[in-house]
Amino acid sequence: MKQNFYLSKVERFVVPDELVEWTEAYPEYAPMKFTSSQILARPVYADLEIGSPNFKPQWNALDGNISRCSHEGEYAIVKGYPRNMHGRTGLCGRGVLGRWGPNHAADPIVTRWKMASGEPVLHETTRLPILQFVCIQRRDNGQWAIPGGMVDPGERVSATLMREFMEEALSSMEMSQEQKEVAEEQLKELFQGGEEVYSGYVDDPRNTDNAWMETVAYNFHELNENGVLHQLQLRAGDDAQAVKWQDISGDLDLYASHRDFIQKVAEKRHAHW
Ligand code: RP5
Ligand code: MG
Ligand code: MG
Repeated sequence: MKQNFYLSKVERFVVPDELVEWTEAYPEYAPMKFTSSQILARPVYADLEIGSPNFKPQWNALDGNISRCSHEGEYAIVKGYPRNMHGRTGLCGRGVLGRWGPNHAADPIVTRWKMASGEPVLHETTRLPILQFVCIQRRDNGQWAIPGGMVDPGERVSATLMREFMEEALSSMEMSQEQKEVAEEQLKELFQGGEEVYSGYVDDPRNTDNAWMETVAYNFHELNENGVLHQLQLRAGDDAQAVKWQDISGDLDLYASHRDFIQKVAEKRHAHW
């Protein structure tokens, strides 16, 4: 599998499953410290190094317009560094993530029923209706995923959900301002009726002991067979290299924890899994 270019150069300290928790003593644990040169060059979304005179982060708080709060409660600060609540990852520093501590994302799960001749298609063995979701292929590692992305400083999660869907699944970055407004107007109703399916930690390959991904996943379900989703042309854009309607089933192999989020949606909607 293609890996994130910067992370592929790094070797993680191998942590046996029973020693992942910080409460387990592991005196030999000596992970490499790594923050990619891309992050150290300070793109707008990246923090400064800990200890820099101009960096005074407010941990576990809203720090200006950057949320340093975890969805999962308070995280510890050990020797000045935020500590991953889900345990040892085999790597210190930020890796390829911009923020120390939680890096907040949002995941829009856009679904519809699979139809044939005006009727929902039932799965041949479970006899349950089949859901489909808008699935993208990530450019960084080639894995199929939900078209999610990072919450910008001060951005409302509801705005991130729609923006990322438009960027990755409709290629809005290649649209004119006018085309973008038309698409936004078309999607507005669907995106107002979202239901939260998950909020918390993501088991993302970029996570380190000091920086990790968290997300809020929402399901936007199109009931109308002739609704907006049937009018919009899917087109991969930004960090997506392909996009498709994917039938939902337990056979799916998706990026990070995305399979778990999709399973929640299938169960909630009594669909085939
Ligand atoms: C995952 O990374 C989240 O669930 C979200 O889908 C994604 C956000 O990162 P980018 O797509 O911006 O790389 O952990
Ligand atoms: Mg994106
Ligand atoms: Mg993305």
